[in-house]
Amino acid sequence: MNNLKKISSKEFQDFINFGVTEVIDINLGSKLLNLQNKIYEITKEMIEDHDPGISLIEKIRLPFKSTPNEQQWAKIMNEINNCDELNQLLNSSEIKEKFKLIFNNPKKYEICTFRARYPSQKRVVYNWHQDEGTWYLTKNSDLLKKFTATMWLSVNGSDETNSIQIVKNSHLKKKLYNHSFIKGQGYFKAKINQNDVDTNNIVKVQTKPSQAIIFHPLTLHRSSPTNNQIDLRPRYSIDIRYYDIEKKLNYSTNFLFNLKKFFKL
Ligand SMILES: O=C(O)CCC(=O)C(=O)O
Ligand SMILES: [Fe+2]
Repeated sequence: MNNLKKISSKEFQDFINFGVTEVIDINLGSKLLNLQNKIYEITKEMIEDHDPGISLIEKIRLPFKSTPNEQQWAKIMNEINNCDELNQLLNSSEIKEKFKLIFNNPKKYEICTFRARYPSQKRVVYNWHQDEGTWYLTKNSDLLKKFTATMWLSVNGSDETNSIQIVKNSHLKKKLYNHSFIKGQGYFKAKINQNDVDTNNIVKVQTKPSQAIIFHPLTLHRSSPTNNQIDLRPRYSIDIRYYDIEKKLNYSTNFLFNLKKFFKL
């Protein structure tokens, strides 16, 4: 332990003290452009008619003509999640460098996901959860007992209505809540009481494209809930997870959640 390098960045302090960093800029250059281009290629027939001369970022922020159906959504998700452009970005030195702000020895975690959030698609709206809870019950030993950090990277910008919300300081309880299984998502719903979410500490994230936050695996967060307004703008983001092999995550686990693990309820 003693020979661990001490990290003194502001990001590290925020990560440890509040469970989340401020919004940071990530300079990904062509790696993000290539991905944005790919998104445009896949979605261009579905978005509003437009002048082809507008910028790429304007194009991928255009509203859809109508809410994509389940199949169209799955196609976009699968194509992007399996594309080389995403892989290059996830494994880039730029991303690794950012994780070095909080970890001595960051390694990419297996679960990194591109997300296309469209309005009226319940499946893409996640309730309050902790990322540690989403794989706590897995039988894949590569995923277990790793101290991960999640970088939520914005691909086309986000605002209060479509980004994510974070409960600052919620990791300080060092407690993993019971999580219930949501069809099409996984163990993505923390069973919490009202007072587990301190409303004064809810951060409503807003980002420009290529901006990100990094948060702790026990930090409560959720997708910004949908409102009743019809808004056909897509929100694209990537959950990028890295872990530090030198770090151990200590927490107590809700008794019932622990039971689920041992009795596979
Ligand atoms: O991007 C979102 O709306 C939330 C996604 C999330 O929290 C997750 O994938 O763990
Ligand atoms: Fe999450």
